[in-house]
Amino acid sequence: MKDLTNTSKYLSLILRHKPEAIGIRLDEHGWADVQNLIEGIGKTRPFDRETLEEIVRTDNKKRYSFNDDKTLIRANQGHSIPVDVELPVEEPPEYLWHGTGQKFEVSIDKMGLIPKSRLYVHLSADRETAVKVGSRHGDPIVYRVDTGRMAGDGYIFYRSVNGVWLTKEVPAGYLEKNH
Ligand code: HQG
Repeated sequence: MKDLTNTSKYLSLILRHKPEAIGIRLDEHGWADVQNLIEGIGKTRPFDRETLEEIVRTDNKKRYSFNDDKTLIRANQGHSIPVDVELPVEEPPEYLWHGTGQKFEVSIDKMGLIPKSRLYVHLSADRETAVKVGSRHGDPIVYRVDTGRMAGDGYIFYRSVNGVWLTKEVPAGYLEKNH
């Protein structure tokens, strides 16, 4: 099977962060016109509808969705540009996990988790996934997040179709380091 990793990364850059790189816009709900997207990406690399459908179908984190008639496509989460992808609000489990790089530990212990360039802080449903996410930033460190208590205190949580949990911030008092 051809390796679609590079094209998939480019797709995620366009649909989450930089649609202007190929001269397209996202609507307020994060949707891009599929035809314009295919033409835009096709200017710099071989790309067609079949390749796009294969990326969406095989993506290991279910990063993208089409609308019903497949004329529009969007990233399910992970945006830095302000779009509302209509994530469902959900009651979180008692605990969720956040994996990050050890280099961020001092800052996180002081300030808690902030979304930085993204719209939300991303939390994982299990420790193992959090370790993988953290490893993207070097030597990982994992925090257990007291999401049950946060929900009781009025914080709102969203769950993406791929099982990633999102929330605006996590103050340090709800974090426990889990080595
Ligand atoms: C850290 C991937 C210093 C935070 C993954 C993280 C995820 C702080 C980094 C998704 C901080 C931002 C998101 C503070 C948070 N001081 N550092 N106060 N608060 N940070 O990539 O969570 O493959 O934006 O810990 O699977 O690593 O893209 O977020 O390390 O679901 O689909 O700032 O990206 O999915 O890094 O990853 P990121 P993330 P995809």
